[in-house]
Amino acid sequence: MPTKLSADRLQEGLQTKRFGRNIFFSQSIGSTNEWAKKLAKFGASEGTVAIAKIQTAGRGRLCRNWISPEGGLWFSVILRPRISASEAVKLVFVAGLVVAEVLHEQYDLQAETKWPNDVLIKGQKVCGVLAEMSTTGGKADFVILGLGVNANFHVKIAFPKGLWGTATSITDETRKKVDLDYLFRALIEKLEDYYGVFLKDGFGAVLKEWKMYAGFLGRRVDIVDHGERVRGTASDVDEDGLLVLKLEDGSLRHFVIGDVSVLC
Ligand code: BT5
Repeated sequence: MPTKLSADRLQEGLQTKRFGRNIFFSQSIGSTNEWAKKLAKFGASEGTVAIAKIQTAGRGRLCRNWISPEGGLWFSVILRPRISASEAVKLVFVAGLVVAEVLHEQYDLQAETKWPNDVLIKGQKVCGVLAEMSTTGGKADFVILGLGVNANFHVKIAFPKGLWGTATSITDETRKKVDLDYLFRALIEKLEDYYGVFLKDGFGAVLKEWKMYAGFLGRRVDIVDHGERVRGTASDVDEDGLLVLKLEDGSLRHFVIGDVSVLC
């Protein structure tokens, strides 16, 4: 079984209508999100994918660094939904759900979704999602949905020490390497399906599925929100995609953006 990403095999037997029909492949690029943004500005159609073996300047949220060595799956999809910007931000949940479900179905991994943009295995991050968009007058012109999945490497070999306790990979969890082209196809096919659900049935339908994998719900969490650390129980994610935290005094507080770490 080939385990390296190969431009020739990415579309082999691909069962999608639009997603992944146009693929831009690079051996090494700064960030696939940046690349996809440029492609979108030049008019690339919905479902176009930018994918790279290595990212030299992979990005997380708030311009954080995303470590992207060879052996991972680093790709971005161009979306052109005709929806408001406030609706479009919820597309991160579509990607998280897709990754969690594929890891369950294909590799029997107990992957969990974590608000807002992570997929974890046993509390360690195996995937991060970065959704960025260009807007005009409150409407999304295009959305770039970037997915990073740690796959065929050991975190303790490929990552700096600071991430050893918080990150994991498919290989770390299964002791095996996977076929990256196959994993890409499984993800892009499911992404097209759930994106369709999102557009047709709305965010609520996606959220319902996403919550099935949300192991952090009902647990004590720590949130850093604009520099402030808040503790409470993660009681829900509401229909706007906000995290509902139950504080020690019983009151509820809603969070738009922040960092959640689950307490043991
Ligand atoms: C994310 O940000 O989790 C979004 C990551 C999105 C990456 C994809 S790869 C394809 C596309 N192109 C890009 O340039 N980006 C997207 P955030 O929640 O801010 O998490 C970032 C934090 O996770 C960092 O500050 C590190 O602590 C940690 N981290 C960095 N690299 C990691 C990795 N490969 N696996 C797990 N954790 C990582």
